[in-house]
Amino acid sequence: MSESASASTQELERAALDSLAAAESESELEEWRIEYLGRRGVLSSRLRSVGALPVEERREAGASLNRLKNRLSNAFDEAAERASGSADRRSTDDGIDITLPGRRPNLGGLHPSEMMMREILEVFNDMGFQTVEGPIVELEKYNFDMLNVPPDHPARDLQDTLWIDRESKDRVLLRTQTSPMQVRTMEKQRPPVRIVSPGLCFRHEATDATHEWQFHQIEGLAVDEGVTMSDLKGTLYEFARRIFGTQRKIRFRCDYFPFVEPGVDVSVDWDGRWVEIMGAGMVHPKVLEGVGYDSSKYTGFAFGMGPERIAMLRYNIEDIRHFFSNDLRFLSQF
Ligand code: YSA
Repeated sequence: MSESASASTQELERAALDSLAAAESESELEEWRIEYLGRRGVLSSRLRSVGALPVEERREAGASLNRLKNRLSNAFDEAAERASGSADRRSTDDGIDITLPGRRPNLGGLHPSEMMMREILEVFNDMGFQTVEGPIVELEKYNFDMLNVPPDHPARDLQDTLWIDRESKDRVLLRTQTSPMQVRTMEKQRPPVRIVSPGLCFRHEATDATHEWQFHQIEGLAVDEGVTMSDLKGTLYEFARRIFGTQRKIRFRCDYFPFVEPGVDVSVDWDGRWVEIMGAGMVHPKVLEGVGYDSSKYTGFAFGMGPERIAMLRYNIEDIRHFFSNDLRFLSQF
């Protein structure tokens, strides 16, 4: 490159940097960028005019102008960054004190139903039961038929059902209990079986202090050779001891569920009043045969409990409707 061309590149750089140093606001910077680095700016027009130079000077002149363009682009980026930094600092002059400690975000916590379920599941996991989960939107055959509750069985009236699709072949519903997971598990697995299955259930209920239309249940199932009623009682006493302590009174009473024989309900003393927390029993031979188990070889027990009712007894909550009303005054106590 000729001496005069090199001198004029240096002058251009000096002039550009002086004018950049004088630009303070974002709009002044943008004007500078358009003047020097824009498509029709000084550098682009100098680069275009390189073609008019003698052939031997073109290469060096072009490279020198491109290096200058890079230096000016970097200088512009730095100036723009400085300008936005000082804008941030200015905003602190508008009343934000950046020296104050930050505000702690509200992290929330586990829902009391979830807390109770985790605690109950841990008790059963410790006794060798494996946790499995199943669908909330269920087929009629799993929720009722394969549990020995055919369509016209009066026991269906006790679980007034919310239907998703009543017309299709498979008839789809919101599960009314977690018991379908007994059948789904046994269909896939040969004995020995020991599972607990938590989840939401839905019934078309007239709500009151101990009944919601949406609630959780935890199902339990143990099937093997030689499982007896005393295994059922021993397991559930151990559960009650771990959840309520050794002093709380527990009551087993005969009850009827079509999928067990015999059946029981289990209640817990609440200041002199019995509150039912679960149904249970020895799995009915028809349910075992329905999934292909040999009922002369295998026996089992099953239970289904309501964690909200158990949390009520545990924490003295007088009304189950608090659980799903989303009132932070209630939820933040846990
Ligand atoms: C019975 C025998 C078995 O081998 C296995 C499971 C069962 C339980 C059966 N599937 C069942 O659902 N029985 S139940 O209607 O009595 O409900 C069991 C528990 O769920 C109740 O003890 C209660 O704790 C809870 N529950 C039932 N309906 C409820 C409810 N919790 C709140 N609101 C409701 N509407």
